[in-house]
Amino acid sequence: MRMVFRWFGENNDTVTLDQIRQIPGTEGIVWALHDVPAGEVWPLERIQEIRDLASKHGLHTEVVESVNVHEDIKLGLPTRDQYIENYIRTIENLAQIGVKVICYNFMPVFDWARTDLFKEMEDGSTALFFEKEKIDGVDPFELVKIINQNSDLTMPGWEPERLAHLTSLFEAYRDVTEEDLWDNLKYFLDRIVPVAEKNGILMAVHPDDPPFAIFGLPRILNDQAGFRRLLSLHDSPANGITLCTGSLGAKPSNDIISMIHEFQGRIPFTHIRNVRVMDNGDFIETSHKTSDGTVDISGVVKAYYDTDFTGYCRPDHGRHIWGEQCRPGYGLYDRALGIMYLWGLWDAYSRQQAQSPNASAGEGN
Ligand code: DNO
Ligand code: MN
Repeated sequence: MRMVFRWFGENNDTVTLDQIRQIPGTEGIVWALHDVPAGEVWPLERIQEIRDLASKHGLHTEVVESVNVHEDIKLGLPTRDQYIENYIRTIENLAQIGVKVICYNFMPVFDWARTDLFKEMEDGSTALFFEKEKIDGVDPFELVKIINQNSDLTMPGWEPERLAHLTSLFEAYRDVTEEDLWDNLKYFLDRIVPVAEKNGILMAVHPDDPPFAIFGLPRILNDQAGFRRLLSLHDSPANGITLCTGSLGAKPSNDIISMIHEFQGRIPFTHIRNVRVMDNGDFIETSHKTSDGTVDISGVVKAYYDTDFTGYCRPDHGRHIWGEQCRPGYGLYDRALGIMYLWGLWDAYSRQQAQSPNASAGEGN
């Protein structure tokens, strides 16, 4: 398991590279050019700048999250070919500086969605919260108004240029079914995967977050069957998964440990975080500790250990604790604590294995 940490850039993050460097066992940043609109080529010079900056701090830049997919690709419009061409050029540029994994997602219009970014918890910390009823009842066009009132928020997947076109995007998706989305994903992968293969890059799609349709928009990657189908679209390691335990964990029927076993070898990147799911479908993002949420984090780490996971791992969103003022979900403290919890579990499993050398992988499940 190779630990990395998401970093939004010098003028876009409260966490510094020096701080990241001091988190035990953390070897690289997970980064993106957040100001380049989806569909445009990432310029080589900008990419090299990040690589140079990170390496000055002893960190690598092998994992990118996300190269966003233009909506025209997801919609299957004729204009998609140009955007796919640009995506290919971005892959080639990233390969030049040694990028190994590109995380992306295939969610129409929205990346992750929450109803409260700073929900107060019993211990005084705050965390990202999703109140299902609030979203279920929302007319998408009402939502456009709400978002426009909060236009000072800049977050991944909620880029201003996307929000500006929300109304027309909702119109465009009106007749797009899940099967259409599968066709469009296949069309994209058919062109991207061979390029990734040639460039030594593994594509890793992130699950839908939350793991169900919202605002009437189709969503296809949120359970085991969906990911099985994704992998079968292209039977190549370059067509892989960013297995996010928090996103998948918000759907209680998902058996994440079984997914880790089934999809081993096709998970170049994992996000590990915990969520507590309520009976009514609401969920809140808790600390990584297994007993704090509904996701069996220690079982997850054991599954990775048992399947000899050598991919990249990052703690995903964290709570906001100790008064830290930071991007929602992306403070230093709770994510650093999460890393230490994950390493603690990992070391304990490896010690256990070392003490019983005859134990075969997977024993004791
Ligand atoms: C949620 C986060 C996501 C993720 C993107 C990847 O779990 O990890 O915001 O960064 O969906 O494209
Ligand atoms: Mn994630």
